[in-house]
Amino acid sequence: MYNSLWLNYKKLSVSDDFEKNIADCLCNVCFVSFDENNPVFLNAKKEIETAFSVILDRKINFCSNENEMKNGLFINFTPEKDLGKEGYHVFSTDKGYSIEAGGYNGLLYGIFRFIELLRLGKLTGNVDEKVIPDNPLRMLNHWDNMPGDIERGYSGNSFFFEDNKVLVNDRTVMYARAVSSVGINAVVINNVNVKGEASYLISEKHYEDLRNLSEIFNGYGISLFVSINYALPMEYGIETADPLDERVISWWKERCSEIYENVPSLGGFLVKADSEGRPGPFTYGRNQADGANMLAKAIAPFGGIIIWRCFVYNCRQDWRDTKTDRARAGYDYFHALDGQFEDNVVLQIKNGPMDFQVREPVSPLFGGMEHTNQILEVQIAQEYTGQQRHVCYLIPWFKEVLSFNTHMNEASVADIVSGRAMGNRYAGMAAVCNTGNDFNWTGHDLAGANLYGFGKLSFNTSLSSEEIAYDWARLYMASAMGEESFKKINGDRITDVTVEILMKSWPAYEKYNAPLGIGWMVVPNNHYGPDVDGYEYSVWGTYHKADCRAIGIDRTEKGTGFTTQYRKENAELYSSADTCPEELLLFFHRMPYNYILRSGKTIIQHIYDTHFEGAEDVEYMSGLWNTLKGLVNEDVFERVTARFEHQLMHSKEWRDVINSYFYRKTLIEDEKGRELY
Ligand code: GCV
Repeated sequence: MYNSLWLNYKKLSVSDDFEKNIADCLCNVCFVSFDENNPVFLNAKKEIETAFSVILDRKINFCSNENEMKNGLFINFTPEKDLGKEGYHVFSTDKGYSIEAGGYNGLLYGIFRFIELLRLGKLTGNVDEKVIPDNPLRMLNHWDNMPGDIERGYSGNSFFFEDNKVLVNDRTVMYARAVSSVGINAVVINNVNVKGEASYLISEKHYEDLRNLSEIFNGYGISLFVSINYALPMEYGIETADPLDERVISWWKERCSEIYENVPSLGGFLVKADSEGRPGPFTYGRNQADGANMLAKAIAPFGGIIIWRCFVYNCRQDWRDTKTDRARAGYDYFHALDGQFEDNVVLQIKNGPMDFQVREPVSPLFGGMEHTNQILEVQIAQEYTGQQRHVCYLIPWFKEVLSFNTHMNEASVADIVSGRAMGNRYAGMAAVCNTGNDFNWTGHDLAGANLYGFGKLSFNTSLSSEEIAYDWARLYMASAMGEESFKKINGDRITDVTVEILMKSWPAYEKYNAPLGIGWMVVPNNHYGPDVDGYEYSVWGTYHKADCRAIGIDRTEKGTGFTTQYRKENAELYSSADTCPEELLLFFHRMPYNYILRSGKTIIQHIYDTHFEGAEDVEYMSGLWNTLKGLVNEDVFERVTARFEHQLMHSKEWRDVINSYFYRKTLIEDEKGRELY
C-alpha cells in the first residue's frame, strides 16, 4: 500500500467561475504533431486523462487536429523553438491554454506543471510560464541493497529490491510518475556500497528485470543507472582490477557490450571507489582518473556515462596527527586531475568536504576544477538531519550551496553544476534519496517536501524555498482533504502553517545540533542523537577537539591548510576569524569559549542560547501543527503528530547533552541562569 504523494488528484470545483471558464474549456485537449506511439507521449496523455477526469469531473475529448477544436488545451510539438528537449512553455491564449514543448520530456514536464497550476488555482488571469531546466542531469541516488534493506533508509524497506531480486510492479510506475512530475531524469537504484548480490546486478541473472524497469523509467523520461563494484572483474577470476591491465580493460568492454545488448537504454554507472572499504584504483598505484577513464572508454560506444564520486578519503586518522584533515581529501585527490577525465565521466561531489552535516562549507572542488564535468551531490535522506523523525526541510540549505560564489570566474555552484560556467554537456544535481516502502514513501510526511523540492530545485534553481514549500504544501497537505481544503479558508490555513513549519525547521535543527559548523557530535555509526565525544575517540578523523579551554579545528594555513584549497577570495574570507561566516567559525578555527561573536555573545553563551532556542522552536512548530487538527487528513495528522512528540523530546535531549557537556568542560555559568545539568 502506498499513497500517490503530491499526485493525489481530487475533484476541484472551487467556484462557478472555475466551472464556467476553466473546467468547461479543459474538457477539450488537442495534441498537435506528436508521434502517438512514443511511450512518453502515451504516458503524458494518460496523465492528462487521469488528472482532468478527476479534477474536473468531466469526460475529456482528445483530438489531434487543432482546427477541429474551438477552444481548450492545445499541446504543440515545437522542436524549432528554443526550448531544447526538456523545456516547456505554458501560456494562455484567446482559445484557452497552450503547452509547447520541443521534446517528449518537455511535453511531460509541461503537462505535469499544467496539472499543478490547475490544482494550485494558478490558471486564472494571464498564464505565461516558460522553463528550460537548469541542470542537464537531475538525479536520485538510492542506497537500496538487494536483500531489501536501505543504507540510511528511514522510511521502510526498498521498493526496488527484495530477497536479492529486482522488483518491477505498480509501485515502480507510481514512483516514476511522481519523480518525473518534478523533473527527475536519472535514477540510480542501488547503493554505492556494492556488496553481495549487488555485484551481480549487471549480469544475466538480472538483465530482464533491469530492462523492464528501464522501460518503465524511459516512459517517464528517466534513465536507469546502476552502482557498480569497481573490482568486479576479480569476481570473475581475473586476478587484478588494475585499470591499466589489458585483461581488466577488455573484461569491462565485453561486459558493457553484453549489458547494452540486454538493457539498451541504461544511462551508465555510478562508482564509489577507494572509500570506506570499497575497492578502487589506488590499490594498484593508479589515480582516480585512471579508474574512471577505463570504465568510461568501455561504456562510451553505447552512449553510457560514468559518474565517479569524489567522496574519497582515508577513514583512519590518529587523533594526535594535526596535519591530516579529512576535509582536504577530495581536493587533494582530484584537483590535480582536472582536465584528465574522459568526456563521458562526471565527478559527483558532495556539497561539503565532510559528509552531509547540518552545516559545512561548500566543497572547494567546486571552483577548483575548470575542465571537468561535475554534479553536486546532496542528501535528502536525513542521515545527519533527524532521520525523517525530525522535520528538516533542506531546500534552503541547498539554495545556499547553489548560490555560493566559488570565485572561479565569479561562477556560483549553480553555474558550475548546470554546465553554464564551462559549457559542459554532463552536469547536474543528485540527491541521496529519502524514499522507502512506507505507505507515505518518506516516513515523515513532511519529508515529502524534500523529495518534491529537490526535483523542483534541480529543474529550476531560481525557485525560492518558500515557493517550493508552498506548492508542495498545497498539493500534498491541503489536497489530501480534497475539495473542501482547497476552499479558501482551510486550504490557506493548512498551507500557511505547513510552510511556516518547513521554513523554520532547518534553522531549528541546526540550533540544537553541534555548534558553529563543527559537526559530528552525533552517535557513531547510526548517526542519530547526541554523543558529543562519540567520534572524538574513533579513527574517522572527524574530531572537534573540545577541551576546557577551546574548541574547533584550525584549518587555516597555520593549521591543516584546508582554507588554501579555495580560490583567493574565499581562502582569505575563511582564514581570519574576523571575516569567517560565524556559522562556520569552529569548522575553520580553534577558538576559546570566551571569544566574543558579532552578536556580542561569547561562544559559550551562544551555545547555551541556541540550544535552548532550538528546543523552543520545536515546541513552537509542534504547537502550530496541532492547530491543524481536524483540518488535515486524519492519518497524516496522526503520523506527523507522533513524530513531533518524538522530536520535542529528542531536541531537548540534544539541548541538554550538548549544554551540559560544555558546562562541565568550561564551568562557565549560563548568563540567563537556566538549568544546566
Ligand atoms: C553509502 C557516509 C554514510 C555511509 C555512506 C557514505 C557514502 O559515510 O554514513 O552510509 O555510504 O557516506 O556517501 O558513500
